[in-house]
Amino acid sequence: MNFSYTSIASCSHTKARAGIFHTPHGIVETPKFMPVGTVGTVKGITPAQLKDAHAQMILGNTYHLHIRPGEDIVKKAGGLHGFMNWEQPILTDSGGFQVFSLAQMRKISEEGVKFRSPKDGKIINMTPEHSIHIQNALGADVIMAFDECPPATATREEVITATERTYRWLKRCMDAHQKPDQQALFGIVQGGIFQDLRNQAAHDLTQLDLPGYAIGGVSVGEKPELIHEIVRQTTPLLPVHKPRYLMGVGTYKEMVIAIASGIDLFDCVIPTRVGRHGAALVQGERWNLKNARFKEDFTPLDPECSCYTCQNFSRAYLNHLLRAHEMLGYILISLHNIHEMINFTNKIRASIINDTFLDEFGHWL
Ligand code: PRF
Ligand code: ZN
Repeated sequence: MNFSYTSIASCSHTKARAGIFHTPHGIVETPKFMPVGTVGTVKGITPAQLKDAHAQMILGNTYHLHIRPGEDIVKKAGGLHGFMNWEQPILTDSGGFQVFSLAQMRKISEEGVKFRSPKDGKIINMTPEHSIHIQNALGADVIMAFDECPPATATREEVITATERTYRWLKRCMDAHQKPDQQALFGIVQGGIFQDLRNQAAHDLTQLDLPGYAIGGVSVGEKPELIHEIVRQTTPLLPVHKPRYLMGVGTYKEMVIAIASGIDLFDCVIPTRVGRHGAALVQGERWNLKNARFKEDFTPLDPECSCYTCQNFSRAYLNHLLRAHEMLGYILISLHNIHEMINFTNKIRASIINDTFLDEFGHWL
């Protein structure tokens, strides 16, 4: 068995759990935040720095890597692990979500999604089979089912269509998957804001006995209270002995609520996206380091943080780098942000093990 999830502790007041997810490239100690490396790089951060920040599993994107440089080149380089020199676990998203949010002129049918490549204008026909074929070539430890993620504005009828199609696509993904012993295929629960549809999807997917499960289609523009409600109600429906991943969610409150409901894995572009625009995640807030108030502030970014940035540089220096448009500024801030998010989930993990989760993090709930 190359993949297994073992729970090592659980909170006595909530459904939070601490566990170990075993993959062919090592373990993931959960709950854990996973940095996003869309095109085969966590923007601005070297693999050595990621390791230093205690990253374990990182993400790559099928959509982007297919468009450039193409899976054949990645495969020749020894897969995504060899290509980007990351020896720990990798998860690739299937491309479904990215096609919907990024591609132009997309046309969805039962077969898959047709869209125009932003690189050369060529028509790309992304199907469940094609997505799995690409993900098999990229060689990540965890690969995601090709799904349809309806927008928050979708009607109930549209969500029913998307959720049922996602289920049929999942079966096609399972049939197309060539390396189930080396790559774990995770199913994705859709269903929008309609809890009965979520219940049905969770039930149907659980029957398929996949090595892991994700909740998709949340945080796509719906109200925060709705996100919380969906996560609270859907997570407990997923198998307890499998890892559970909440896709694209990575804000403090949402992560604490999700962890309290039994979620193990998160990813989010926020730390690197805001970092390369000069914003730092500090003490639960987002600070624009370019702000004049930091000009003569010679304290570390976060005095309590153990990251390289906070151990070595002042807010005034970061402020100066940003004002001078120096790339080191964006890099140092991204580095801190990644460290901050991972550290947040690591502290939660420790609190679950000590059974102090509710005392320490209950104020977020
Ligand atoms: N599906 C896939 N990737 C995703 C999502 C989804 O629904 C989301 C939604 N939050 C983020 N990333 N395949
Ligand atoms: Zn720091």
